[in-house]
Amino acid sequence: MAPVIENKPTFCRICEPLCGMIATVEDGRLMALRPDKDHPLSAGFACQKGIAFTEVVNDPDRVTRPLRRGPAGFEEVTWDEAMADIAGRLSAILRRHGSGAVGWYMGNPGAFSYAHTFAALLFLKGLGRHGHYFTASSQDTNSRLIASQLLYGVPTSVPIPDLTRTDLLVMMGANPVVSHGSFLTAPRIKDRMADIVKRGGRVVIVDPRRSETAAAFEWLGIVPDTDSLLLLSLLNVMFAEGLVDVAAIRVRADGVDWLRSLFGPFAPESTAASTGIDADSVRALARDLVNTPRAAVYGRLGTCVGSHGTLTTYLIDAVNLVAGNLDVPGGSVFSTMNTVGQRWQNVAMGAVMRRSYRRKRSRISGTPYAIGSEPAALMAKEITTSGDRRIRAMFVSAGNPVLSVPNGEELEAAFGELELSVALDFYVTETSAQCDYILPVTTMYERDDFPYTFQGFQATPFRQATEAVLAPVGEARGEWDIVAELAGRLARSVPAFAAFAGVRKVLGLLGFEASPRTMIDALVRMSEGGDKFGLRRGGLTLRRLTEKHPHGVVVAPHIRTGVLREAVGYLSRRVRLAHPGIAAEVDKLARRAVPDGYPLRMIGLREPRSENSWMHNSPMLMRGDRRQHALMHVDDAAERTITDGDEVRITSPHGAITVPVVTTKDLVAGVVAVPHGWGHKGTGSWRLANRAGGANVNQLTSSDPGDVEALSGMAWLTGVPIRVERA
Ligand SMILES: Nc1nc2c(c(=O)[nH]1)N[C@H]1C(S)=C(S)[C@@H](COP(=O)(O)OP(=O)(O)OC[C@H]3O[C@@H](n4cnc5c(=O)[nH]c(N)nc54)[C@H](O)[C@@H]3O)O[C@H]1N2
Ligand SMILES: Nc1nc2c(c(=O)[nH]1)N[C@H]1C(S)=C(S)[C@@H](COP(=O)(O)OP(=O)(O)OC[C@H]3O[C@@H](n4cnc5c(=O)[nH]c(N)nc54)[C@H](O)[C@@H]3O)O[C@H]1N2
Ligand code: SF4
Ligand SMILES: [Mo]
Repeated sequence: MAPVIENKPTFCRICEPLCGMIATVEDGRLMALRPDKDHPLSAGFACQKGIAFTEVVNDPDRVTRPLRRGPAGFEEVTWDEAMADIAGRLSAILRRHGSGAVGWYMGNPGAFSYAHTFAALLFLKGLGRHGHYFTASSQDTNSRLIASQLLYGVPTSVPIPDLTRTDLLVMMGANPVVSHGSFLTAPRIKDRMADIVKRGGRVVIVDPRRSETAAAFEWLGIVPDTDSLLLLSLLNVMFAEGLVDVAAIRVRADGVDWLRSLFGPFAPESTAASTGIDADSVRALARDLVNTPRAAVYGRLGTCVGSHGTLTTYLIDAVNLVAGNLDVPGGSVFSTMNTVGQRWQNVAMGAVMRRSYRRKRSRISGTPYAIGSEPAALMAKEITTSGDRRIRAMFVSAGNPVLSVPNGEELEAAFGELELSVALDFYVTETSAQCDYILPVTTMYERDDFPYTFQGFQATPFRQATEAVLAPVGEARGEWDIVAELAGRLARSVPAFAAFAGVRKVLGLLGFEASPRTMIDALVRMSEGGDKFGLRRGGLTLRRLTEKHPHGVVVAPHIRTGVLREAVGYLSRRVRLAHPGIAAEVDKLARRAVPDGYPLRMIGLREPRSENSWMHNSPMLMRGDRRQHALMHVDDAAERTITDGDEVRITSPHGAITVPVVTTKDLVAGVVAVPHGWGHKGTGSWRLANRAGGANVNQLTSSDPGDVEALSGMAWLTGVPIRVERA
């Protein structure tokens, strides 16, 4: 019989542009992925990782049956055996210690699946009030979210640059030519940035490294972890030179005078020595930001993971506000789904989040919970520190924290103390290898999806949904199904799960399905372009989206502006500038000291053919015997008689690693860049990744409670003091 070959439009969910893809499926097996020419925004673009994903789906090293760790390593078990044992052990732990004994870490790919996000949250919160929730966000975005919560009263109101209309884009700490954009969903982002230059505008990249993006546009080199000083002096110049329309700011924001007292002492002449940016450049940039009618400052990973990430992010928004660039066309704008009742959702959600922020604190560091989650940098100590709420059972889904959070060795050892540990993953990773069970999950092409998390960051308002393009490989299951079954088995010991089962049953009898899919459908229907449950004929539903618009649909040509009052969750409807926590961070800037003996600063580096830690097993991406290496300035290398290709020992106050080095002039002197996500040392099952090995850069970063950022619990990942010597 002739094989059945189908070409199905869908989209990639490895990183944030969500590029359109055509999946070729032959007799139920994924044969190839190619870029979708008919996607309105990605229009035939996909990167190497997206294409290589076929090798992940079909990876011979993939876990496709439940694994249990026995004395002689992992052995396959049935789902029923695994679930029965996990439920039994978990209910015993709950009985003895309560919900405070349970932790869940959800890693980055979780954010790309609406069902997974719902599953992790509902499960943990369903167990009781005291569970520990961790995500990759404390190594990524929590500082951004908390800055929004302080300024706008709600963490999810995150402004993004109006990419398609701006004439001056200042990007700090982002390298979208490699990362493809973050907190900014813009397929073909490099082309969209080139358009700015084509229409006579400018793109300025503030970065310690002349990154791939800086090389394509204008580079302004900065000393790592000093962005807040640069931003304070931009504000200083704007006010000192009388460039600011103070009355206009007062209409939109409370606390303008408070803000003035904050940046008063930071004239650009006083910050130049620290930032490495001379006063004239700062003054010129301040004037350009005010005088260009369509200008925006945007910051991302590099500004979020410094030692003052919340302050830096707060100041980026303050600069946009003061320069008159917030919520105006071509400025820094709020991209929303324009859902019915959005304003009141923001008020309600803001109140809940701010309450939890005020009341809940990390047991170890005392830092407030950020959007209901705790610092992952302290996960190991939450497991090993005795007392009330000590973690005894840990779930890890879509994460590899042994490589991604500070001090992986400490975390790896801590896993040995757990009474129960369960990974939901399709690989034996450095982390899942430490678990009692590995439950095999579907990859993105084996599940339906709607990229709920990224709707608020769309540079062009756009919707796309997909059905699964192939059936689960082996015995893989979706995260929601796994959690729903576990909740069912726990219904007798967990009242919330019993209640949930009851509600589902009643709704089922009435013909409603209580599932994440129903909720996402409702969201699509109530948002821009939606059918408003029949009020708008022909409008979008989740089903209409997949059936009528398989390549996705642009719902508006541009992001709406003039929506600040809707975006703000405070009842005042005005931006709130005065926060004692922000002032305390500014005070700390002056008191920052570096321990003796660590003259250099370590920063991160993302590579086009890596995705954090988990795509190093794809032959296509590992072509040419790829290895990890650090980048070092030629002068710093010469001073230490280090030459290209040498193995170097990098030491921080927290640990040491050995890596080969490449020397370059494309760095601010004194800076060393080291990619994360390497350090595959054979505990995982991925053969190719293990052969490539590398070093875990997070042995250099700190899991000391004192080094967790005070306002958002962020890990400190950039500007880390180091010294380097030839190994
Ligand atoms: N190819 C590839 N793409 C990815 C990923 C990947 O691993 N590989 N990961 C994805 C993920 S999870 C994310 S969150 C996004 C992140 O995407 P981006 O936000 O674009 O982050 P990075 O690519 O890490 O670029 C951060 C830049 O900040 C600079 N930097 C470091 N420290 C400082 C500092 O103190 N100040 C300033 N101004 N700059 C600094 C670095 O030199 C670097 O060029 O990328 C996503 N896309
Ligand atoms: N030093 C340093 N550390 C960093 C960073 C840095 O720049 N420098 N970046 C930080 C950032 S921005 C991030 S986002 C984190 C990432 O940190 P993590 O999210 O902890 O780690 P990843 O390497 O992304 O691992 C993702 C895991 O999810 C699995 N997976 C993939 N798809 C799915 C799925 O659909 N379902 C399930 N259940 N599993 C899946 C993969 O097999 C892999 O094991 O790292 C952070 N750590
Ligand atoms: S840039 Fe690459 S990895 Fe990211 S969504 Fe597009 S194809 Fe996927
Ligand atoms: Mo990330």
